[in-house]
Amino acid sequence: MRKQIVAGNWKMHKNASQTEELLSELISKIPAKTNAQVIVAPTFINLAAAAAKLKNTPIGVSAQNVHQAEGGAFTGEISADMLKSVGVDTVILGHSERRAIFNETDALIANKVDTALKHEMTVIFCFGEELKDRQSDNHFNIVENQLRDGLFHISKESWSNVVLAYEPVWAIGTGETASPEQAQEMHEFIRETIRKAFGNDIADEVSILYGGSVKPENAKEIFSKPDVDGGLIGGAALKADDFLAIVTAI
Ligand code: G2H
Repeated sequence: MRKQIVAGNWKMHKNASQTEELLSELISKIPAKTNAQVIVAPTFINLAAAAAKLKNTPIGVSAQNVHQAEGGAFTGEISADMLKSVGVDTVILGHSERRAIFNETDALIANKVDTALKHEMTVIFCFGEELKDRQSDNHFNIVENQLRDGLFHISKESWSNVVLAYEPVWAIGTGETASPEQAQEMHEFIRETIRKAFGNDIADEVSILYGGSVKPENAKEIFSKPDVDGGLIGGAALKADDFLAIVTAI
């Protein structure tokens, strides 16, 4: 049985007191038993406090990024060792906002993947096509290339520390969601691509999350698809009730 995961990507939202407030509400309202593993990814500056607060709760914590180097003269950056030292052992990499706004290439993302895996972190690897790719019927190629160039160099053993998050760029923060059928079609393609490259065990075990305007109203139908193993949630992760409604939709 594959791991089901719902992760909240808080992006650049919530200051220190708002982070504290949202975490308190999540901790007090989360059901004692959930089918999904629950993770939240606050901003860097609130991560240490979040990790401390979430210790001994069912909610895990993730960073939204990491630098590829071990350390050094990289003004403004955060290393994997720094994250681990405050109890953060998961990181979101390759998010489309990092790719588009911060010019992160597949090659750079591949470096970051290596650094995170070297530090035994779990990587939530994001990828997905833009609207123009889908309109020109090139979406399967784009997704396959992103997987190959950013991730397929890793060893078979490393796959137990990888979670995939398919996020069609045209559905991110736009209110536009891929239909459950579109999500399933792509998730199945992703799993088959992994099967060809790494074999049945890895393909059947890797969790593939869907991301892009998931909300309480559409979560259940998307999560009901056989190759969708949960979600990476942006806007709807910023309100405890909405996020937990999505968590319990699995
Ligand atoms: C996609 C998603 C979270 P949203 O970026 O990664 O955001 O749910 O707001 O579309």
